[in-house]
Amino acid sequence: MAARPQTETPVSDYEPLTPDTLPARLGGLATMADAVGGAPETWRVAEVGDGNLNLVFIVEGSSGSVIVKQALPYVRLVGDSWPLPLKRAWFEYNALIRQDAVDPGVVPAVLHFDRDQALIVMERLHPHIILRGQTMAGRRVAGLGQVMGRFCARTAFRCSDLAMNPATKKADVALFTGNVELCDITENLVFTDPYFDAPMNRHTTPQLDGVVADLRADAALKVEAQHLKRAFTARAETLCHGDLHAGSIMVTDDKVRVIDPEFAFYGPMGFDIGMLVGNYLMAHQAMPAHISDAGACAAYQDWLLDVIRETWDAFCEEFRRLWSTERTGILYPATLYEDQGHVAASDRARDDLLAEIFTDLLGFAGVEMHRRILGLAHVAEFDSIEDPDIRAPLEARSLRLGRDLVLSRRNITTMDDVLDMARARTAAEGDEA
Ligand code: SR1
Ligand code: MG
Repeated sequence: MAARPQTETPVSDYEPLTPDTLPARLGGLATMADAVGGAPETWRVAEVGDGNLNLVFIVEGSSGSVIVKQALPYVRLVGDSWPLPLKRAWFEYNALIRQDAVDPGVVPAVLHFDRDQALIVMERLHPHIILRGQTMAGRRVAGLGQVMGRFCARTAFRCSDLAMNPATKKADVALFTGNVELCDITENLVFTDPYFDAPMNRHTTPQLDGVVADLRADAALKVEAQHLKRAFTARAETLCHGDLHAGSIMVTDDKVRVIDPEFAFYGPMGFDIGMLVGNYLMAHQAMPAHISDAGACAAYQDWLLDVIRETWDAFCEEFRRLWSTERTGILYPATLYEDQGHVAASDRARDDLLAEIFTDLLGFAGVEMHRRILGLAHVAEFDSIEDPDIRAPLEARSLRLGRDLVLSRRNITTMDDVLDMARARTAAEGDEA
């Protein structure tokens, strides 16, 4: 693993908030006072951060509530032995603003940003809960696939050279290129660490040892994982959320919002939707441990696969619409195609691009499935299964499915084929850990 980047020089007046200090420190902000209401001394403040990195406070007053998110100068999951720069709040703020511009209403509204304190005051999404909590409880979300497919398509298209002014896009690439340390986390934790015995790795042992040894001995898999890493580092196509998993989506039974883009970077168009699909596939494989009734479990697994299909369908539909109506950038200009009467060539270029995004999506989904079972940061769908003899076979299916996606991605042409592969893994008997 590369040497850890050092944290920036600490800003002298940076100080982490606590529930006790927050009212006095933020009470003078007009935006807070307006949104929360009442005297700051009467605000109810709770620290609710359950992610890997930051402090997150809910602040409630007489007329409303807000979220205050503040970066810590280290990785919360690990502790102060792993410094992490405060500037990630700057990238999150910039990403939130851009995401809101290209897909209004999906990300929380930013009410206030303080760069020195690395904090963002934002709209509280209420009564939304984290999507992972919803799916682990076996509850559906109406419109999930449509909202997420459109969000991924709108951010992919509108933040790229297909739509943007090239000078603005290059300035954005330069800005987000500064998110070095969070990209470093992904570069190591997603693309490299799972494929060797890296110090921070952990997996269900001894049950998974054999499958893990097989994966790490798979030279072709390691080559493909590094091809994907090269795409991540080199292909600054569009503004990616950078960490789009079930913990970065908040839902009610029929509303969907996206949070937490602090890993934002310019990367491949298939990255976000690929990570998302990988997380849905893991939820699908883990579900037998969370829904004991076999029929109900199968029905819910079918719903998860429907969400994957709907997400990709919505992505393609929106991408095609934007191609026809908003192709104002320097790539594939209408002057070369439609204006010359070459509409079919334009359609072909668009479909070639969608096919490339699909291939990338499958690869990113596969490596995400590996790192969430073998690396440092796992998913609750598996980690909450207490009995390792129940957990390991489900994890093993996901590992194998992830390997199949990475290795076969250039030969898989439809999402239905992927869903069939997921169903086949679920049904596989005797192919366990
Ligand atoms: C050290 S941070 C580990 C993981 O948590 C974040 O949510 C990202 O997924 C990152 O890879
Ligand atoms: Mg996060």
